[in-house]
Amino acid sequence: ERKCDLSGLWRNELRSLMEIHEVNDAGEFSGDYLTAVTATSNCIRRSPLKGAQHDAKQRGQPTFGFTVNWEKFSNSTTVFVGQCFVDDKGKETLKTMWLLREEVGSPGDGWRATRVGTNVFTRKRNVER
Ligand code: B9F
Repeated sequence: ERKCDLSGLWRNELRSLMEIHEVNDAGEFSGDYLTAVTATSNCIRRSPLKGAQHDAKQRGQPTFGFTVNWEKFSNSTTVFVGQCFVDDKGKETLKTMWLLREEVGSPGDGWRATRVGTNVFTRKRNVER
């Protein structure tokens, strides 16, 4: 069975794009996130991401997590956690959940600072590996 590797270009059901560079031996990776949706009228910009994947050498369907810093929009941050699944045809799917923390002015505004959701990513095109 083929093992799942996070590096490459992925697209989710919102049509957001994510490019993950090479995953190193420690499972760490970086990349860029291009969201197709934003709650403000800011134009869509690339945002950097950094994450860690569980040892893909041993596990065929590894768990992972990453953080996206929306520095071009605001001081908000999204974290994703998920697992990469490979079906019997070799098709990879990333099943994720995310939390988006918006910067608020004071602790009393914390009640409205967090959004939650799910995203499913599929590989947009294969890359050399
Ligand atoms: O809309 C977000 C934002 C941050 C500060 C002003 C606008 C940035 C984009 C978030 C994209 C989310 C979705 N895209 C995707 O692919 S991350 C999880 C979803 N998956 C207003 C204030 C805080 C949030 C909105 Fe804002």
